[in-house]
Amino acid sequence: MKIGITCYPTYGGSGAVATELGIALAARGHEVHFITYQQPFRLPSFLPNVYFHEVEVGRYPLFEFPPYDLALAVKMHEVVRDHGLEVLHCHYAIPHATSAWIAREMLRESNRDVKVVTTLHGTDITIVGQERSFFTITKFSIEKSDAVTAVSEYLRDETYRAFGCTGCAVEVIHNFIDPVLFERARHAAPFPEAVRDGKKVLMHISNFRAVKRVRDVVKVFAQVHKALPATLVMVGDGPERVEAEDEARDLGVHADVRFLGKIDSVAPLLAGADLFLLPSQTESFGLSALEALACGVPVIASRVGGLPEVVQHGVTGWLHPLGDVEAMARDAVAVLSNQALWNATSTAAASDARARFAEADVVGQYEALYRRTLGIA
Ligand code: GMT
Repeated sequence: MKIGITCYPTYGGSGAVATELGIALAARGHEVHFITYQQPFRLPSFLPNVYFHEVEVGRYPLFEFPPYDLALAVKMHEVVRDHGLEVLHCHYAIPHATSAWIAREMLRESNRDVKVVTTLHGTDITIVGQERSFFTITKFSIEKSDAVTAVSEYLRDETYRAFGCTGCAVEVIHNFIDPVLFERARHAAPFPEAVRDGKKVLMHISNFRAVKRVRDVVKVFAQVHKALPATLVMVGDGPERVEAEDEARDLGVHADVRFLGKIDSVAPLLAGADLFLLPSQTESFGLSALEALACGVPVIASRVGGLPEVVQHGVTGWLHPLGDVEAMARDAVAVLSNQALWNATSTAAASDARARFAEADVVGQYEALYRRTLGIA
């Protein structure tokens, strides 16, 4: 098949999933065209069957807000027409699904068609899409898509609840991991013992937006730090990074908190972690938690959104009510100070991630969806 993929190319779970999906589809012999404003961050510069089309937004003094969604629609229309794409797969509803709808309408003027598949990832439904200024266009774009998927059961149900969405069957296709890439033993320890200095490594990876509650990450760590030698590795960057730095200083643990900034390849880092913290306010899935589990890293997270579909409480990690840093710290100390418990949880995490979220299975589900949407067996 010839498939166009549009996503946010910068750091974030939806862009990571879209890019890994495109790479896996290309490896299965499909022709994949990424259409976005920048080369997606997880996309290597050259791969067979993979093409990148940059969306350029014309500037004009009158435009206080340059219309990216229109430039994207024009590029989608051009790429479908010139390369014979059959499917446009949009990751994150706004504005991608809307632009795809415009492109499809423009194609119909010349008796051509393309199927629009939209994958809902999270705040496109739970926050942004429900804002007054975006609600009706989000609902419209979902209903006009030829197929719609959500990355968790929670997100599917939230889509029905918030938008009603008459006539749109939202199919759940979970996010996935490459079992080979996230094999713990495959990576040399990124924190040699000289650097670790006998300390347990706690890790958090995100884009440091308010929903990630990075202050809670530091609060949990500070309690663990009182109980045992530990260091916190913060990977990523975003608006709340300064808050996290302030919290670490206020709690007197800043000397043991390392901010690494944005890093493209997280598997080698995760392979050196002892515990992953994700105390988010909302999380439709929690791809970073899944990647940690796949690397055999137990996860402590808040019991919100789709996280209970990813982390099995008491088996692969622990889930606690939003903001309950005491309970999170208690379980963190318990697992980090009990090697047998850590070993059992780590083994269960790595095997559950592979059993339920293996790339080959999930990519097969997307292929089957494209075929059904195109009406081919
Ligand atoms: O919806 C967002 O906040 C953006 C998006 C992203 O690009 O990071 O994150 C969402 O999609 C990820 C991939 O499907 C999920 O793993 C994240 O849980 C989800 N984020 C939220 O729901 C806050």
